[in-house]
Amino acid sequence: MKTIFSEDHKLHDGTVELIGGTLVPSFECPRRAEIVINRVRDQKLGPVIEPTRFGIENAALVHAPDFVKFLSIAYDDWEKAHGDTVALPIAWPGRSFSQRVPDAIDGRLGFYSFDAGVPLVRGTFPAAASAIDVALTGLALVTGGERAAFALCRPPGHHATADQMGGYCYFNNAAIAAESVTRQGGRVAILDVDYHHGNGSQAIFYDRPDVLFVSLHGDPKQEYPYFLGYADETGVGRGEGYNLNLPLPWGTAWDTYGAAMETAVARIKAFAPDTLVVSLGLDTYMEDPISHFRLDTADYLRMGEQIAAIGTPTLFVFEGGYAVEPLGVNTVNVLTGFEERMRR
Ligand code: SP5
Ligand code: ZN
Repeated sequence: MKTIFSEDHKLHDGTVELIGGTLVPSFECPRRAEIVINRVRDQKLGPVIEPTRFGIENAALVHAPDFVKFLSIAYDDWEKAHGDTVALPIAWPGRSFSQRVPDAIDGRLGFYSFDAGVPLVRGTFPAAASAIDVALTGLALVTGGERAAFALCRPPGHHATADQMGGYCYFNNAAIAAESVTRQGGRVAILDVDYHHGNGSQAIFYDRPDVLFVSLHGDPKQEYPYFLGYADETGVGRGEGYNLNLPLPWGTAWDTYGAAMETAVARIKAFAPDTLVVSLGLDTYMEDPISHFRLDTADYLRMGEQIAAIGTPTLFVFEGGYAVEPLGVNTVNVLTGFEERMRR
């Protein structure tokens, strides 16, 4: 399959992250994408192509115009207020607060985010905009008749909601691709296998019967993003029944994970989408530094086979995964497992 990749991802380097009470180097770092593209090339997965320029206006497929505008100017406003440092939110509108948009950049940073895991540097906006092009270029291949494509997006996207960034995510690349399918009259399912619940994707499509969202993830009782991803969240209104969460406990290994994948696969097959978007996070790996599942490298081959068995044209969209050295092998294992199953 083809991989879509842009060097523009390097423009975003968050530099720091607050974790366990300490500022540490960002787990979500440029090296992640480099190690994956190197493995794609070494394994000869297929051609690596540059994205076509679809343009930032496509962010509006799922994002609020004021949020997109904010992200486009936030770093400049930050620099005027604080100088050329990394912009980090420090205050959020809690339950008892008004939902007014303040003027101060620190206030707007809090309004348009839901956590502190979204550092902004000068290159964050252009990198995030380029990741949208990467996803839409991959989607065009899949809707154009290819069996699958791999959109090597960075920064990731699945935590970003219509109007809030969070969890290393700014624009929701997978949701933008999925919404693009529906605008072309298609039926789309999102399968989210990142270790963390894809709260942004769920929220964006929660009332929609034309987009099925299925997610396997660390139980939010124990794990980020804590406030969404529970099994009883099944959709609302016309979207009732089109959201399936499969939360799994810390320590989950392939025996349990593979069985949950079978449940996910069965639900997606029953929905019978024209296009499948996979939010492909590899932070389920046993050595991931911020996660607590126990998948091993060979398990990703099985995961790819299961996804291929759905039998639907598939866009893989890169999300998380922070054990950097094994990340290339694990990612490409999903894609080669998929291709090997297709050949059988
Ligand atoms: C795209 C993606 O994978 N985003 C993940 C964002 C996670 N941010 C919060 C991480 C909290 C980790 N908990 C600390 C465990 C350290 N041993
Ligand atoms: Zn994740």
